Amino acid sequence: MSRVLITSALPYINGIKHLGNLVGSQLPADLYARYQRGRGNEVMFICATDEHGTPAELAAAKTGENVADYCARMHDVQAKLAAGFGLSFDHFGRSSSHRNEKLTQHFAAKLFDAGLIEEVSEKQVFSIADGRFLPDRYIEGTCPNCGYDKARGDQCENCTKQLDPTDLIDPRSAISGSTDLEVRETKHLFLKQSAMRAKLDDWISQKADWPVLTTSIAKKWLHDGDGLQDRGITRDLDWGIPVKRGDTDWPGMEGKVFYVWFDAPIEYIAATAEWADETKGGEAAWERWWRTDKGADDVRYVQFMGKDNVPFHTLSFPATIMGSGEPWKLVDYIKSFNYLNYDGGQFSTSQGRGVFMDQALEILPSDYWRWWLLRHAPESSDSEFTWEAFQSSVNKDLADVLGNFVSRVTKFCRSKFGEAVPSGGTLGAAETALIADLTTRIRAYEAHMDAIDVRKAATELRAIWAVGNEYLQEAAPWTVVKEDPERAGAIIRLMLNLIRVYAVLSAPFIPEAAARMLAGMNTLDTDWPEDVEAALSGLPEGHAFTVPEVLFAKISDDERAGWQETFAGTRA
Ligand code: B3M
Ligand code: ZN
Repeated sequence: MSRVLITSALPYINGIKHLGNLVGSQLPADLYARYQRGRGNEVMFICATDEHGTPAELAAAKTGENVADYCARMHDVQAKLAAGFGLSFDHFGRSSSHRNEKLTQHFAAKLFDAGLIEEVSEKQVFSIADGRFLPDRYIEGTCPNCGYDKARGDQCENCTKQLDPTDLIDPRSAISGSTDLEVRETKHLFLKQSAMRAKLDDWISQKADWPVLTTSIAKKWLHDGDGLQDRGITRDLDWGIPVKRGDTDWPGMEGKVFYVWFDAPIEYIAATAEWADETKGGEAAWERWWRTDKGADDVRYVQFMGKDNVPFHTLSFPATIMGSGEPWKLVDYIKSFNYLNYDGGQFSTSQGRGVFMDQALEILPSDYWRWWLLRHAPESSDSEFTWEAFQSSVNKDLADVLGNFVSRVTKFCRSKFGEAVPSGGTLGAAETALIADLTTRIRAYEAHMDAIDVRKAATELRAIWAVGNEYLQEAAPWTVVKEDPERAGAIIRLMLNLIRVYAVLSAPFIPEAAARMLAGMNTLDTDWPEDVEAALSGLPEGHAFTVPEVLFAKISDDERAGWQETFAGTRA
């Protein structure tokens, strides 16, 4: 049994995620976690909400809530939606947890001791009325380029020009509207990533087996232009982790917090500690996943994320971990994804364009979405969600191929033999060939899942379903039963067993349907078909079962057209 640590990029707290976000990290991470558990490995699957930073403050300001209350509420919303999609996290934590605060301050102290943190003086806009320094996007004014009067200090939304706050004409605070602003000198901490460039370069160079998408982004940041830049890791915000060196105050850093991208990845570790707190496992329980001096040496650590998050995971977070000089577990494999587009454009959270997790679950059960999204995961390039493609995949793959197979086998058995596994009869050459074919395909499926080739795995799984259908069509037990009922019984016995095997193989993709198939087969046996022939005789003769309810309903043209219209615009 091996041990696999799996983390999904942490969804920002500021709103409900869309299907593009979902397929870019949490969903494929869940697929992999379920598969690894299915193979009998010990899995720790971690995710959390990413709660700090300006976006959280702005979102809370919009709803009029205090930011801590807003985050607590939105964490629950996201946790419920994750559960609705069957995301099987061992822990869904919060980056605002006490554990993360302590651990982030700990890392800062270690990096400081190692000489990897520099204090830099900067000039920044201070709002006298608000009594605080303003982050760039908290300053509004008139765009010098196009005259738009609500341009932000970092960018003009109207003409997209990148701006400096000092470029704005008539600048004012976005918090209070006050124009009583002045430029003041303030200190910030910088992580000296440049000092770790060679070490990081070396490390990345050893990752020949990583997806090109991952390594190409990392190498670009290491080698392009001036190479890896030092990174500001503090901000002038109220909401965040106070800047301290361990438990010690940091002179000059009063009232400042760590930059959200500094503390967010540390939450992977902290969330595992939160899990240990909750399950009362003590320090050793989480340290054996994260400390190479405490057993994490034999852990395989796999991260999942969208491509925009790759630089932080290939460079910044490893710099934090390596720079600490402590024996923390480094990632072994980074699976990254391109973008999923929506019907001729992009999914957009700010514009409310596309289908969001809550809306999806209101329309159809999670398995329908899981299957489509994973089968079309944007691996080698961006991919696109269209309602036509969705309808076709659901109707063909799920309803026609898998659903129909289960329904035909169980209903035929019920009508001819009753709701119990038929006895007697012998199998012949056709069945030997079927088992050989299934064995080859199941081994191929495992290879794709091991390599986290999501689309290839989905294609192979569908082929495995189709093989059963084809065999059934040829074996034609409905004809055989007239001449040789025992032989027809043997065929159906094999097929009922195949339903159980399908459930086990399909569970990572469609866990709900898989559970219903197993319940129908009246079995708790979820053993992986290492030996396909043996797995196909698991359900004994005479074993009672029930015909499951329709596994997947087809999507009608009217339904499809209706949703197409409902989701054509943007969400309020
Ligand atoms: N919250 C960015 C995002 O949602 C960020 C990921 C953090 S992973 C440590 O795309
Ligand atoms: Zn402009």
